[in-house]
Amino acid sequence: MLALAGAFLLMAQYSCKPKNAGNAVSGDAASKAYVAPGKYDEFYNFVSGGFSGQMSVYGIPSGRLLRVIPVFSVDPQSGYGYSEETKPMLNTSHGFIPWDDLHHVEMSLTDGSPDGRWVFGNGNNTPRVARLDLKTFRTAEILELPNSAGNHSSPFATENTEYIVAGTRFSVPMDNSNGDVPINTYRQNFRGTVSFIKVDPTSGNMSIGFQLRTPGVNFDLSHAGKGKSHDWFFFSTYNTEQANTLLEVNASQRDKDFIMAVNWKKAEDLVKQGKGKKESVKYAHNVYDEKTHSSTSKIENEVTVLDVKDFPDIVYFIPCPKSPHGCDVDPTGEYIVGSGKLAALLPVFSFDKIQKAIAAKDFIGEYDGIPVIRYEAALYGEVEKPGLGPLHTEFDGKGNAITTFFVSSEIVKWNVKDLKIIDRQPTYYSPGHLCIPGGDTKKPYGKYVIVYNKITKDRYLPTGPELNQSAQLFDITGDKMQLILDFPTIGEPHYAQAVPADLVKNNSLRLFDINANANPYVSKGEKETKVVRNGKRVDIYITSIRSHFTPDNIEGIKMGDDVYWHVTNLEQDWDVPHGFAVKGAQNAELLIMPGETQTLKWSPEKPGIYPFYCTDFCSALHQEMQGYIRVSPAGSNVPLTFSTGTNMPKDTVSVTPMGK
Ligand code: K7E
Ligand code: CUA
Repeated sequence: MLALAGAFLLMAQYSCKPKNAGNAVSGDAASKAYVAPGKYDEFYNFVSGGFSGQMSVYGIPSGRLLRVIPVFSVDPQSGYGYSEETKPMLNTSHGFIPWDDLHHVEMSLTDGSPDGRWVFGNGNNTPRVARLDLKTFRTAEILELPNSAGNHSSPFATENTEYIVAGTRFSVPMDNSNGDVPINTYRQNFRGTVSFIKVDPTSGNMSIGFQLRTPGVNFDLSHAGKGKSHDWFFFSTYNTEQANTLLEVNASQRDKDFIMAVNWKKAEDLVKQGKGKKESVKYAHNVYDEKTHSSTSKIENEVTVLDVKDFPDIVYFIPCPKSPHGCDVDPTGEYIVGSGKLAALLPVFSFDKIQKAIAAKDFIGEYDGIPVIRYEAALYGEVEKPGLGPLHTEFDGKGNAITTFFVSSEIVKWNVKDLKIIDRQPTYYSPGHLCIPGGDTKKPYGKYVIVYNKITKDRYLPTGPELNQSAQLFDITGDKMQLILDFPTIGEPHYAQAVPADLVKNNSLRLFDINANANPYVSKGEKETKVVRNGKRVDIYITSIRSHFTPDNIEGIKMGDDVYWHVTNLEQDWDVPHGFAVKGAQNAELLIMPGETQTLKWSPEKPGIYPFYCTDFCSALHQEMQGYIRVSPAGSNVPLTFSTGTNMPKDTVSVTPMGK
């Protein structure tokens, strides 16, 4: 989205930004967003963190921040990406990568509705898709995508999560070809890729089912069909000009780019018939195992590819004005809305008409071997003068759509059948995505729309040059949309989804069973703690329980040692994590949940006494939850010892009574 800003600058001069942000919220609004202390919100709202690489969870309607879940970026607060157990989650074919850019969240679906099991998120920069488990609110799996660059049109689910689909933003030379080519040979050497990731219905485990090789265009967004269009997937494209420089101008030449319609069922059948070609590529597949509390990273070597040139009856292009961004399918599966960022109207395509046009071969020609359907033959109708800079559309479940307009800084509600505008409300400022609970599913829950604005300006107390992005909550139960709450967000939110709280909250795990802990370095009780030297490697098996570590006195570490602190939290009680930090660790803390084991690697830089302590206030004696480790010079003969409560002081000082 930030990349769009340049293109919008020109148009922004003509924009009609609301002049007075002051009195937008009226009297009864506050009560609509009010959730009394101790009461729960109605909806969980899963919000992408954009360049923070994380996903955050808010309660709606209160706007309370419930949690930030680390996904693609390291998180010093929890030790994610710092602990030995979680480092493999961020492994890629490019090595360890501590950051990414997460734009879209997608909840797993059963029969077209969220089932509350998993949330998927995309890594834009180093193409990856993550699966988060809603039992633990943790990242359970990350799959890298080969032949891709800028995994933006991702991750979007088919109606039963048969596939999570991911379209590449950049077309690039394929991984198994020589990529060392002049940049201006785009036309000859750059191709597009759309990945269909299979999701195991029981475990959720992801694997690349197949990839479609497409003409070299940019894929922006996508959505699966629904109901009658179940077998189809729709992608918005831009840069059908195939420009490789100054895209702001050169990729905005054509009057129309395309919506790409893909019959994924047919593609799947072709792959089942063995029509796909196996290609050798490299990509990482990282899985977190809840039993061992550890992750593994495996490099995969092969992917199955169908070149759509060879199978033109699975892919069709539909002209769509002009550099479309959002590509949204209504709850019935009949209407497909393409939001041309630079278009002055909003085209709505008809699935039935697309099918008829395909059957009648009502094409205007072909683009790189792919049939291009005649615009009017696919079009249901156009929303006239909707606003400037349309980006994204969601549906309220009552036959209406709501679309964001970046340039004219507003949301517009319109009827999907008669394409008439019902209401428009200003947003502050320049909205990107929006989210109606269930708003891209078969059965939207409606009630609210949350709008994620790109520009904050004067909405909150100033905080220097950088302001947090701003979300705005509207009540949409009436014809008029009513602004009821503003709240700042983390990172740059793009897409978000929301579901009724009950779908998720009743399955939420409260602790890990210590008896089921299969981490190889677990200590299931204080008796199992130990310190083991193996050459220059020292493994410390240490436990935490309110309010001490076992052991808490350790001697015999030597310079040059690599020390692995395997901390097991022995608590079996909800919401009693212990933290662990040791002075000089070039790392982050560990935050260990009840019943869990996590490992911090530490290589001391000089001899001395190093305190370690619990970082999470866990009891009245939390501040006493501390210990010491002694580091001696390399050749020292200090024996390896460890204990808690027995290494008593050689001498102490007490208060000498006055006058003695
Ligand atoms: Cu519109 Cu990356 Cu979905 Cu941002 S994207 S807004
Ligand atoms: Cu354990 Cu504080």
